[in-house]
Amino acid sequence: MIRQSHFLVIIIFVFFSTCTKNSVDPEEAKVTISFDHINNSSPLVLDQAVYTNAVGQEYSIKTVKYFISRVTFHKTDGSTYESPDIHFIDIRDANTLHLELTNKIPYGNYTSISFVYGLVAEDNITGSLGISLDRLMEWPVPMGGGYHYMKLEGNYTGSNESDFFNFHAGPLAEKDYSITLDVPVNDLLVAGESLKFNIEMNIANWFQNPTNWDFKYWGSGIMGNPDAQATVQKNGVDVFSITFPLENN
Ligand SMILES: [Cu+2]
Repeated sequence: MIRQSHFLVIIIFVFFSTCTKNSVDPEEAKVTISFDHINNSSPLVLDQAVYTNAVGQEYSIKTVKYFISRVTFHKTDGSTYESPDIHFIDIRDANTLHLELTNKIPYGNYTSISFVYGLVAEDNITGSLGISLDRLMEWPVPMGGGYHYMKLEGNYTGSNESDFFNFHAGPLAEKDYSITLDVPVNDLLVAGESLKFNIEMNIANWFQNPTNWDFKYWGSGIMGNPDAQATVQKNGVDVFSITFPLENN
């Protein structure tokens, strides 16, 4: 009698632990990314010329629109998980400031998260992202077609004049000026229901390191200028960082 009840307890235990494992423990986490924008260490303020670049020009920011794509998670065992999502961010549209990735990622330890600012050539095909983005972000076909990586716009003041700048980035003459960033995450353990992190853009860094950007020298439009596009790409390497919210996991 005692043996029988022990046997029953074991069966019940096995049944429940199997059941629990299948329904509650998926061993995959959903991923949510928030997009933050700062200027140096402060939250970005729009439409006010409260910023000064390295060459002494005061400037404002009115438009920040760009793509983040190919978000990829790199595990300590060498395996990688690339998201198919191509995400468009418009700082004035709150709906675009958060993204839940289509695919979940497996539990485990991760060494880095990489992503592309803009679109690699393979993803950057005219008409591939749908009509609304075609109208908003299309890159002129005579310049190679596809989409802008980014539209960053504002006004600057200097030498007694005020003017606008369209700091527009994209591919030119078959050359890809997108930026792939691989950010170490210090053996990040993914073990909970969801992983949340922020991709933060420091606007000020587009205009410095290695090249101090002079709005007057480059002019209001830079789309057809390969030197400008190469300079934007080099300056952009330290623009983005990944941060984790305190309530993570
Ligand atoms: Cu443009």
